[in-house]
Order: sequence, then C-alpha cells, then structure tokens
Amino acid sequence: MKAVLAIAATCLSATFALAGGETPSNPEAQVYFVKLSDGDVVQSPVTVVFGLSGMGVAPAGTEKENTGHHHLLIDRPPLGRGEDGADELSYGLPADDNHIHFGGGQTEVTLEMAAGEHTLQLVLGDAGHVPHSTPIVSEVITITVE
Ligand SMILES: [Cu+2]
Repeated sequence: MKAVLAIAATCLSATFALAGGETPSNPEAQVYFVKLSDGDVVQSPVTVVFGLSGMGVAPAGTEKENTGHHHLLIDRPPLGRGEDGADELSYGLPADDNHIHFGGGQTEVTLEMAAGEHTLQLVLGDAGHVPHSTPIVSEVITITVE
C-alpha cells in the first residue's frame, strides 16, 4: 500500500511540474527574492527586489524566447494551490491587490504594507501574463511588517 501511495505522489508532482501555459521556459531558470528572506521582520514601505537567472526580463506583450515579466503574489496560496488548483498555472494571472504585474519589465517595487504577516511569491509570466511551461515561480516567503 505504501508503495502505491508513493507512486501516486510521484505522478502528482510530475504533473504539477509540467503544468503551465504554452510558452516554454528554460526549466533551469530561477526567480527569487534578492533582499528579503522567509521570516524577515521589516518596516513599511517595503522594497522588494526581483531576481531572475536563466531567463531574461521583457515587457508584457514581447514575444521573445526565454523571456517574461515579473508578478508579485501577495497574501494568497502558492500558485497552483488556490481555489482553481493547478488550472491557474495555465491561464493568465489576474490583476488585483493579490497579483501585481510588472508589465513594464520592472525588477523591483516599493510597497506600503499594513502591519502584520504577509506572504509573497514571484511568478514569471509570458507575453500574455501566463506562467511558462515549466512554470518559473519562487518559494513563498512570509514576512512580518512592524
Ligand atoms: Cu503580467
């Protein structure tokens, strides 16, 4: 029984890893927070710097191989684990208070944030704001704003 469960778990994670939109990524690419780490205690306004290796930044609408633009997900479940599950990995990211687009090709932002705990995640999106296949997403970090 344990073996069966292990195989099922392996299949699930493989499916998750392959999900995404139609634009191929460099699967080795990484998006990450440059100055912030999980558990940091900070003061508002908070400057968030977006790191990207293995691919390049291009403004939204730019159809160029191995490029994308940054999205900052705030106070929501990890991408692929929200209400719509893995489906959200294959369609355009919403634009609202929890999903901020940097379609101009920006690589940092300074945010006014309310005191308390907040989660942050970076997601690279293609010309049409859809995660790549393989999706390029950062770890989710939790910061506390004093
Ligand atoms: Cu976008």
